[in-house]
Amino acid sequence: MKQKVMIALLCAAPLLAQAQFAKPDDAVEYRQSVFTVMGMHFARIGAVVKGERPFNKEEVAQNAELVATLSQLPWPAFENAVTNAHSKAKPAVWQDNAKFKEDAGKLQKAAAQLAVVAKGGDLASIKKAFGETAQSCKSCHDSFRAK
Ligand code: ASC
Repeated sequence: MKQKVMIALLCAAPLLAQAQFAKPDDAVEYRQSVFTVMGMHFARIGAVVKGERPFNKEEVAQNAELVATLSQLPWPAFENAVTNAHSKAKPAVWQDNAKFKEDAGKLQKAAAQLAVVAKGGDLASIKKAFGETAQSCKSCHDSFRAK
């Protein structure tokens, strides 16, 4: 019995992800909002990395933790080829969906690593992990985001 419930829940999980958005505009607004907030917290770390802002370990660690959490959120909002006139998503997001998902995974991995390193508080390691995360942003944008 327990096992049957588990299987039912596992089968329902992708449906739940789809059912989160009542209409395409909601999905696009959700994913764009997440990217905006993620970009802002990432940029605060970037300012430290570039020496434009003093290095405060707790602040960088908190921003990195937020980036890592936010990096997990946008992807269900791309399901079912949902888009609208405001979206910058290229058709490649759905035409080359395996690569898109791979790139999304790379960001999440890089951001998780940045969060771990930021907790450690070593600026040189933070700079390296920040650069790797930024590279994952850029390569996905090059393939999947319209200018
Ligand atoms: C940022 C930001 C991005 C990435 C990218 C890295 O701060 O908003 O999209 O870094 O520019 O190359």
